[in-house]
Amino acid sequence: MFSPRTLLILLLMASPAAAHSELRGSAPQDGATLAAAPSEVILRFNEPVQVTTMRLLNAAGETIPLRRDGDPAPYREERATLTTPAPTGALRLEWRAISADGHPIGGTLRFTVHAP
Ligand SMILES: [Cu+2]
Repeated sequence: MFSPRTLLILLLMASPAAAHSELRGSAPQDGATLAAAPSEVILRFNEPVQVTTMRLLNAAGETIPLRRDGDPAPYREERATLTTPAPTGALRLEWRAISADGHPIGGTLRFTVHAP
């Protein structure tokens, strides 16, 4: 058996404080099929993170311009505005951020815009 002291140390080591920040939601949602092109894209995290990259790409890998406010402070929510209408078809949003614990995190969201 573990001594009470060893048990306490094990519990402290299992603390979630060491975990990376997590993406908790987005608009559009990952996997969404949209009737119309979005005017903005939003990332929502479980804690403030510094989003360093948001890139919107079409199926051919071409970049669709996004405008961000450029504020480097960490936030729970980060949004970017499309400066031109999004094309129809498959789109993906690639993002990268600095987790609240200082580690790099990132991911890709995919969604589809139907022709009107
Ligand atoms: Cu980490």
